[in-house]
Amino acid sequence: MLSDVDCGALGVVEQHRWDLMKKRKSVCGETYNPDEEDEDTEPRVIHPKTDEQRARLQEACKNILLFKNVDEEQLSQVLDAMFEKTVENGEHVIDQGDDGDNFYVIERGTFDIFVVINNESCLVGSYDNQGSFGELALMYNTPRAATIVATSEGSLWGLDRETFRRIIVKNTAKKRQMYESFIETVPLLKSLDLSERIKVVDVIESRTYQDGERIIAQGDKADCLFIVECGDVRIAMRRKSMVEMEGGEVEITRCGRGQYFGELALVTNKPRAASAYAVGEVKCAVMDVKAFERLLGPCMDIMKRNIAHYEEQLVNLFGTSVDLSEPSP
Ligand code: 1OR
Ligand code: 1OR
Repeated sequence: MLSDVDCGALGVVEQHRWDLMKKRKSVCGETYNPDEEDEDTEPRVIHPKTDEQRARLQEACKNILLFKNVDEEQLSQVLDAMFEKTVENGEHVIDQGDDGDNFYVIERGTFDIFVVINNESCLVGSYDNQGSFGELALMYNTPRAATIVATSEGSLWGLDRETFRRIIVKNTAKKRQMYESFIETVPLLKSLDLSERIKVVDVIESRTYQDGERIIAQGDKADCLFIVECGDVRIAMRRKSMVEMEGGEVEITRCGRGQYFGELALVTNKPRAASAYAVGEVKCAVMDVKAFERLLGPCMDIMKRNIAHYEEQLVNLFGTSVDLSEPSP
């Protein structure tokens, strides 16, 4: 898990994020033609592994988003190419400004993330025994954007730049093509420019839900935002003051293609204010909270305006003025 750490200048950190984003714009805007590189002419990288190592590697990689869109054969090539790297406490795995050589998946260990802001190295976050890092320099052809230092002894799985670009970046390009027209139609993302929208596509994951399946449960801790790709989502709420309805909940609204939900808890840092259910088969683009914070800053005004609108609706529907950020009953 990546956790934000205040380095005493969070405003500066935010500003730096934007500067970083602006700097990357030109590179990120470059189109990558997935058919341009002939994968069969590239030599394959293979690091032999024991069964035990392969099992550990598979476990470490199972939740890595960048690996989710690759097919079985490609994933097998990726796993073949990965190599184990043990690290000592205090070791610098990546130094900001360097060229990108490898992408890393964490098997175990804790790591701090430092970024130079106003000539000062600032602790901006950390990883705790899971996750991955080192993808930005390889994806956008930029120098390393942060320094990663081990804060315990640990073990990583590295993937070389060539294999990463041949398989992962190629897949990312396909994903961009696939989502290009959909993402253009999402009103929430209208205030983002093209390069920012591309970054959104790079971090989203598609999830499918069956009719009636609960997507969000009221009162749960929140970790992602949803944008409806197809189908309808029913938002339902229960309140203490409410006359018991069927299932103890009342439907408050529906979201269709292009609309988003699940932002409220991320913005307010509170539990989910309502539940969400699939009506028929539903597909959603899902973005985790870290990507939400990193990429959707420019959309915050729109979300906040809508949240103010929720408060008004709440009064109309339940006749009481309630703070949406109050803990759910
Ligand atoms: P990279 O290839 O640039 C450093 O090498 C890696 O650190 C980078 O890929 C990311 O995988 C990882 N800003 C930039 N890079 C970050 C950040 C980050 N966090 C992790 N990495 N910020 C922190 C966001 C919580 C923004 C700081 C201003
Ligand atoms: P969340 O993260 O709290 C539930 O998870 C989501 O339901 C919430 O974000 C919103 O995206 C979505 N009040 C509260 N949440 C709402 C509302 C809403 N509408 C959609 N959500 N309204 C007022 C309650 C009577 C809106 C009525 C139109």
